[in-house]
Amino acid sequence: MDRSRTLLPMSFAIVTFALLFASCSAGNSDNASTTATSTVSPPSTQTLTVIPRPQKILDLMKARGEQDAARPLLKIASPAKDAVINGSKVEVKLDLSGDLKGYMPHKDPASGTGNHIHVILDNQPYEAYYDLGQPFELRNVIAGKHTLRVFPSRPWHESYKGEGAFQMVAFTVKGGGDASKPTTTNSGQTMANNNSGVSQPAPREGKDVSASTAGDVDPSKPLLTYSRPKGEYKGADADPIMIDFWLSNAKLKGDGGEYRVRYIIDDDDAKYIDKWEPIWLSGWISGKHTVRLELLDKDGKPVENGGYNTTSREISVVK
Ligand SMILES: [Cu+2]
Repeated sequence: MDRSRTLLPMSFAIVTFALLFASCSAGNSDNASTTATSTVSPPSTQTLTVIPRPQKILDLMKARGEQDAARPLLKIASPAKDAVINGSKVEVKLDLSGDLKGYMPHKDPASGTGNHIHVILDNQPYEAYYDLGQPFELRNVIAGKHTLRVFPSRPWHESYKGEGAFQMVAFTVKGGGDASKPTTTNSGQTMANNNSGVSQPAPREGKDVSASTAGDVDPSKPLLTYSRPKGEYKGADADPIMIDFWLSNAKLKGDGGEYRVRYIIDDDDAKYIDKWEPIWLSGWISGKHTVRLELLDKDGKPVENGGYNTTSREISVVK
């Protein structure tokens, strides 16, 4: 009881001080007011810092043996280049080869994590594909031209960046999906994940995708493929958060080339990535954030390629 009686006037004093301080030092008040008020309430502004690869990931790498030195080669067996597919379901089949050093996509049932492939339809957020032994089904794909991009990833969603790891294919869907109709399996059974809530035996990995069509992408031109972050980040996973992407036909400044990757979080100032590797950002506050990644040429201008080289994603952080 005594403590609450003394705490209340104290916190009032701190807020008053913060307000005074902020108004007195206009123009340079951001850090000061954030620091002062953070003793009574969570910070309302976010200051992100690039930090080194987290120890947690270094430990995971150590436990994986040589896997992180693997040179996986991925091939898209289906859909074939320029294939025309009737109906709204597209079966993705991949062949994985190369110097794998033990790398194999698989979801550990206990942890729900594991090596996986990132599968990207058009420029939608990626889907994770774990069991290459059966096709990954893209469901409700709308009519029109589409692109598919795939690349191998680690349990913590960092992509393999070696030559031959990334593949892209264009295909066309005729007919196409209708989100208002239930999705069905091969045998015509209604799948569990639409409306019924009844579980069916062993559905394939797959996803009811959003409506989208291909950008006018030239696979021989510089292409930035957004990978992470995406979705929701909770607790320990919310700090730091990794930015990771795939880069085709372009070398960044710090790797001896002339391109840069620009990232903008929320309304913050633009920052740059000049080496093709993931970065980890620390200091996120709870709430929704936008992450925008862009590929820039040597003059600092966005490189146009079907609209894919500038991508914004909304993520949510729950701490
Ligand atoms: Cu992933």
